[in-house]
Amino acid sequence: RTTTMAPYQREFLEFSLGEGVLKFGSFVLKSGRTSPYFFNAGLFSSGSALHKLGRSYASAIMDSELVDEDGKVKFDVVFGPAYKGISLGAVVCAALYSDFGIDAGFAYNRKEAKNHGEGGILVGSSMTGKRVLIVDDVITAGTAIRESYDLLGSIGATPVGVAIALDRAERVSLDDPLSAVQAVARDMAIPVISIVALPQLQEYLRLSPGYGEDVLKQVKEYRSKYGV
Ligand code: OMP
Repeated sequence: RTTTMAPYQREFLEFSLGEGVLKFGSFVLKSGRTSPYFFNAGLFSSGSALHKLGRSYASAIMDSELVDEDGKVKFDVVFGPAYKGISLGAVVCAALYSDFGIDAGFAYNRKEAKNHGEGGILVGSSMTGKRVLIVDDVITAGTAIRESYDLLGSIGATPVGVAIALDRAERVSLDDPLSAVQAVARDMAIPVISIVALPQLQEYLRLSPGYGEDVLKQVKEYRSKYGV
């Protein structure tokens, strides 16, 4: 099986491996599955890494159906769900401005409501009546994204898309032919944009002999068990 890989996708995989964000080994996921690889976005932890990360998401977003024929984006606000999404949303929103001149609003939520000071669980740009792009790190089963979608619905905001770094391209249940990302796109009727997905990671491994046959084999086995 061959997969096409854009230069920005290869660069992103190289960059994630270099920062120690993408690792090979044995990892237990939120779903309970044991995976031969893990993507820990929390390890993008320097100014240069965050800057590059924001630019990678912005490139993927501007390369997607979230941009109309006139080059205008179809969202008003970037929403970063707590906790990891907060910094991701911020760097993506800043990169959309610095690289593409797009000045979207930015908002995030708290996990617990504050009852003093500014109060509430939402911070930043108002999202009510607005078109909102959700930015998060990884989708495995799609649980985290569905929570964000429900939260936005409850305040009268319209989710119009999801942007993530990595689509693990896994089926939620083994008798479901769709991946979690495909199921999210179907159920919410919005596009899910990822910088890279599992097939690109596999392709990258095939082209990089340094990682060895073992890793390649384990990832392949994992994909044939849980992937699409
Ligand atoms: P779902 O909510 O099942 O889609 O899982 C996504 C979440 O799992 C991410 O937001 C992370 O908290 C975590 N995760 C990773 O960060 N990286 C991975 O490679 C795999 C997972 C995971 O546990 O599935």
